[in-house]
Amino acid sequence: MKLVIAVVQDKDSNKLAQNLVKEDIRATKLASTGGFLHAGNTTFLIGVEDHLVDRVMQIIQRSCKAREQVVAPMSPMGASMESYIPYPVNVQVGGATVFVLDIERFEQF
Ligand code: 2BA
Repeated sequence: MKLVIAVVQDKDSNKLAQNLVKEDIRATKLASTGGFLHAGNTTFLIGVEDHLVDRVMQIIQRSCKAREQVVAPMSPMGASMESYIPYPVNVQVGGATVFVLDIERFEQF
């Protein structure tokens, strides 16, 4: 069994959740925050049998799209100097950042 962890943009999270339900794949949605943009995103925990991992990847791929986002300069007062960006920059975010982990044991009580 595998655990697929997918970080997706909030804009794509409903579509991904619906497509997973349609294909009878169970998932948990967590509200998360990107470390770089400090913007909200959504993290999906999806536990599946090994043979379903590729199908899950396809569903994620077709549900999530990459978008350009402008990072506005932030006041160094409100953020640490390490993350201070003095001018606006364009970054490409997503479609999705996906990790696949081996599950040692799975129980439901
Ligand atoms: P954020 O950390 O807010 O990053 C948003 C986007 O900013 C990233 O898109 C990337 O294009 C850019 N970015 C991130 N760190 C950067 C840096 N140090 N310098 C320049 N540009 C940088 P994605 O790569 O598509 O990532 C989207 C979100 O996925 C991330 O939001 C984060 O929440 C998650 N993520 C990405 N890589 C990860 C990783 N290795 N581990 C954990 N979470 C990750």
